[in-house]
Amino acid sequence: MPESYSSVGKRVRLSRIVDPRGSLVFAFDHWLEHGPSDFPRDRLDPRGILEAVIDAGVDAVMLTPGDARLFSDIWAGRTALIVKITGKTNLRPEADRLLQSVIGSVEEAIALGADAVAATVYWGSPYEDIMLARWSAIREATERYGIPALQLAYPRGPTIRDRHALDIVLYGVRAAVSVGADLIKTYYTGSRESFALVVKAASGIPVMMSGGPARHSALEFLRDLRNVREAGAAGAVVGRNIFQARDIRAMTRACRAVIRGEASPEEAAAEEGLS
Ligand code: FBP
Repeated sequence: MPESYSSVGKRVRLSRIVDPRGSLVFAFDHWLEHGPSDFPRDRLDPRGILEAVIDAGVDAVMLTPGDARLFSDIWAGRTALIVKITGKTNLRPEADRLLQSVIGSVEEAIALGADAVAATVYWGSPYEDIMLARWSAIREATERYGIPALQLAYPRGPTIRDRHALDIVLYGVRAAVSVGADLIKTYYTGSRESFALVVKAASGIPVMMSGGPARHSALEFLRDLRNVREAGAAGAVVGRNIFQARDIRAMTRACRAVIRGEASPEEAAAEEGLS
C-alpha cells in the first residue's frame, strides 16, 4: 500500500530539519516570550543576530509568523523554517503565563514556506485543556497538509516543583507522543543517562533538547549538547546559549560540530576560541 500524500510531505519536510548526524535548530521567538530581559543592549537588532547564526550554519530556524515574514530575505533558501504559532509575553500576570495564545495558523505557516509548525503545550498547567484543544486542531491541520507538528512539551504548573526532573520530563514527552507530535522539544534532564530514558520513552519520535538559560560557560553548554547527542536525541533547539554568546558565529559553529559528533566539546571550544 503506497504512503499517503500527507505522510510523504511530513517525511520530506522533516528530513530538511532532522539531519541524521544531529540537528541544530536556532530558536528565536524570545522577543515575544521573554522580552528585553533576554537582550543585552548591543543585541537589540534581530536581523544582525539571525544573519550571524544562519551564516555560521544551522539546520533550521524557529520564528514567529511575523518575524518569518519580516526576515525572509535572511532565511529563505539558506536554512529550513519552523513557524511557531503559539506564544505569550512576560508582561502578563504571572498566573496567565501558563497559557500560550494562538498567534498564527498552519495555513499561514505553509504560506510562509514553513517546513514544520511548532506549538507549546504546558503539561500540568491549569490551562492544559485549552492548549490541548488548540494542539489537536493544529495537529489535524498539519495532517491535512503534510507538514510536521513540533510540540514544545514543557511541563509547567502548580503541581510541578522541578520542570527538569526525569519523571516530569518523561511524562511530558510521553504525553506529547500520545497526542500525535511528530517532533518533540523538551527540557534537559541533566545527564546523558537520564536523557537517554527520555529519548527511549518517545518511542522513535525524534526528541530535541531545549537549550534553556545561558550556562556559565560555553564549554558547559557544549558538554550538555554532547550528552544529549550520546543519549540518542535528534538534536537541540537553542536560543539564548547562542544569541547571548560573546561570539555568536563561533558558538553556533561549535554547537553544530558537537551535536553532529564532529568534535568533542573541548575540541570545538578550542577550535572556536571559546571557554
Ligand atoms: P532557549 O534555548 O533560549 O531556552 O530557547 C528555547 C525556547 O523554547 C524558546 O523557543 C522560547 O522562547 C524559550 O525557550 C521559552 O523559555 P521559557 O522556558 O523561559 O519559557
